[in-house]
Amino acid sequence: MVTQFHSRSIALGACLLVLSMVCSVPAAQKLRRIPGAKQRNILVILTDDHRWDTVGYMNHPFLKTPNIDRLAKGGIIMDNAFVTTSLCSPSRASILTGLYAHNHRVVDNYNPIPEGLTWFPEYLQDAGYETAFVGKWHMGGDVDDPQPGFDHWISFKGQGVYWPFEEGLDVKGRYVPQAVSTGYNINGKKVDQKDYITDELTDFALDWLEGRKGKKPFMLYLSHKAVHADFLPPNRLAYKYDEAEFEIPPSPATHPELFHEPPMWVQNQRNSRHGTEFAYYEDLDIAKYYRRYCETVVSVDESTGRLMDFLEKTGQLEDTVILYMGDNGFLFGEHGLIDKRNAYEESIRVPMVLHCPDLIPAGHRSTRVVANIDVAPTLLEAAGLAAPSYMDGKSFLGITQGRDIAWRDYLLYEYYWERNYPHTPTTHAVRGERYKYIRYHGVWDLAELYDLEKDPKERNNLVNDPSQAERVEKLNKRLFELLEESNGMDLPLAKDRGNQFLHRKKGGTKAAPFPGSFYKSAEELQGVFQKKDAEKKK
Ligand SMILES: [Ca+2]
Repeated sequence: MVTQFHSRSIALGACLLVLSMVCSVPAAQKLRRIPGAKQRNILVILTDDHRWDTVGYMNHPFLKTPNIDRLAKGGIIMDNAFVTTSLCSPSRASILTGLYAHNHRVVDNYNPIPEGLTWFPEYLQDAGYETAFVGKWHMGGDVDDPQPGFDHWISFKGQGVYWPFEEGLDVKGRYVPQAVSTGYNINGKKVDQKDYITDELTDFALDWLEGRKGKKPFMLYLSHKAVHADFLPPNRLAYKYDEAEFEIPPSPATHPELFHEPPMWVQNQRNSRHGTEFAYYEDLDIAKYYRRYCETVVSVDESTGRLMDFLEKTGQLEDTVILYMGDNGFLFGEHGLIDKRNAYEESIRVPMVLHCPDLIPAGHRSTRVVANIDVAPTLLEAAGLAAPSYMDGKSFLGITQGRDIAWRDYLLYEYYWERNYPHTPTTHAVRGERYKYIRYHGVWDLAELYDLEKDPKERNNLVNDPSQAERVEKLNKRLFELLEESNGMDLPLAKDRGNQFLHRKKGGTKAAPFPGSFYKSAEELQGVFQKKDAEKKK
């Protein structure tokens, strides 16, 4: 039984009516304990912009991640794990609330966090857990103050920096400009950053685990800055993969023969801050950039190994639920794009591994489509709590245990246009195990349909293929069902804040032409819509 409910939660629950009038976020609920369930220790390892295929267990051509692989071998790999919005703050808010971005309303990296949101660790605290947050919070812009739900708090403002001092910036001739370190906020006190961030965050996490007293179960949320741009490994890993081979993936501009009906906005984004032609407004060497990313992933792998070793040494590795995942993916030239936000696989798909030999059979993989919104319900179930009814996600703990549970056919994806990055439109998509349908809102452009089994690189857009017309209609209908079911028919609108990155490279590629299929003569269009309407009435 939950004997003591967190005071903030009580206040929230009592103010349900008031809250529902001033903001649209759901109020906290009193959770039901699952009879007989053991309260497991929980360790969340969250990485930043870590795409699903840059781990050793995906048979990466050169990157080695022995510790994450060890976690995977002793647990379950969720091969179809996604985020419902591919952007740092919205995805992090979805992980911590179990809600879609259209319900938690953290839709960008700039605007304040809406009042009244409940982070799932608040429920764990109420159930008797000792909780800690270590690392990148990022929601609400420059927030590093302790947040509800965490007994122990270590964070930093915004993105943080890999190194706080000059020596770290110039790694054997590789200069990577860093923002000024604002240091850490440790339980409300300012403390300077002294070393490479991933190592320090790991030290903080281990210090907390080692220093715990009493018998409460723990929940540690280690939220890395790595591997967010501008990637920088620790000095010991610099140039580790300098000789590794990497070829920039084809784009509609470089290999038009490989692409069928890519949307205009995709072609146009190539010459933008988030495209290969004008990446971050620099003459960026994507291959070098990718190698540096992989070197930075290794530092996270080492951190994961240190945590696993500690848990093993202290006899806690078998019954601690470890969840490893990324907050969103990252493109390295696919479709001519870099960064994230869009609904392509490289952007929305993340590595995800669950490990708890006492609870989850080792050595399995699952292709069920799971997501960031499912994390809170899953971890609550692992803690013996039934998830609150308002959460959009569902617990997939049963899937990890091989139980036959009802599961979703399609996952809803959403991204809301930001003035700061005007090259990516408002996007809605549905992603099933085989097909993906993408719809854009507010732009005069093509939708997309991909058969991911035959076309995993999403180059053959089937949306106008007559043999797929029925599927397009079905998936469009499913998309709106999922939006309606989850209260998502209103587009969240946020105030303009921050810089606007609307520039294109001078002398670079001009705007893409409209798709050929848009051009019809008056004769060709004669009666077309009447015919379609008549067919629908049949
Ligand atoms: Ca991110």
